[in-house]
Amino acid sequence: MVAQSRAQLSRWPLPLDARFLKSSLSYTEAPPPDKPEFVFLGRSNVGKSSLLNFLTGRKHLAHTSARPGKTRTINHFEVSQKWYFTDVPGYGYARAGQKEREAWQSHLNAYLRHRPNLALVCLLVDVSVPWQRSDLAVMQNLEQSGLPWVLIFTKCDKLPRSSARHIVQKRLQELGHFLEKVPVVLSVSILEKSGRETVLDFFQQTAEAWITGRETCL
Ligand SMILES: Nc1nc2c(ncn2[C@@H]2O[C@H](COP(=O)(O)OP(=O)(O)OP(=O)(O)O)[C@@H](O)[C@H]2O)c(=O)[nH]1
Ligand SMILES: [Mg+2]
Repeated sequence: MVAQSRAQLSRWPLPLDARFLKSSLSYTEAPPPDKPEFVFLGRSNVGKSSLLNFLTGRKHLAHTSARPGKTRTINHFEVSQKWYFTDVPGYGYARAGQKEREAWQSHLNAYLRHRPNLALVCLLVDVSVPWQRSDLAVMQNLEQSGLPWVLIFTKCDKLPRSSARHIVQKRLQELGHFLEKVPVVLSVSILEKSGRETVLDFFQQTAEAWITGRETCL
């Protein structure tokens, strides 16, 4: 029997058909809201652009950097001709001035409020960094907004294998003090190449629910 490679066995072939569409400064410039959209939100340097590349299997699709503050616009990518993946600037970028940070925050808030085709907001949090005030505030806002959202722990390779499960459980317990309902949680590591299929499966289910919901409303 011919041995099959991991990529051949995958439900999600590598790479996915994906292309950069455009950069925008505001929701008014975004592409038409005609497909379910997945937005990657999170603190600067948490790994948003890297996750987008990892999921699509295209290393250089979104620009990444070891230094925070790399992504400065709202960037739309079309994936498999059926989804939008949207990479946005991180919040909490310390080297940006207070005014710039506030301006970005209001652009992002407006984006989340006015974009009608958001199937899922993915809030990325570095699993090795304790809860930050900014993350908690964003999660509380998401909860109040009624938008569908999920928490994605990034950089899971940074945790010792023996205690990873315990650490994640403890962090979720802590979250219970701030949120009414603990969200769905997914975990990824780009270094260990883990979590890709689970995230894409979840996106697939979410997109199907989004399409069904939209058809029901028509
Ligand atoms: N160890 C580890 N490092 C990662 C992982 N994912 C991303 N990184 C690193 O984290 C750094 C930041 O990654 P980016 O994807 O540019 O982060 P970002 O959230 O897009 O950052 P901004 O655009 O500044 O908001 C890079 O050096 C990546 O190589 C991971 O799973 N494990
Ligand atoms: Mg980025």
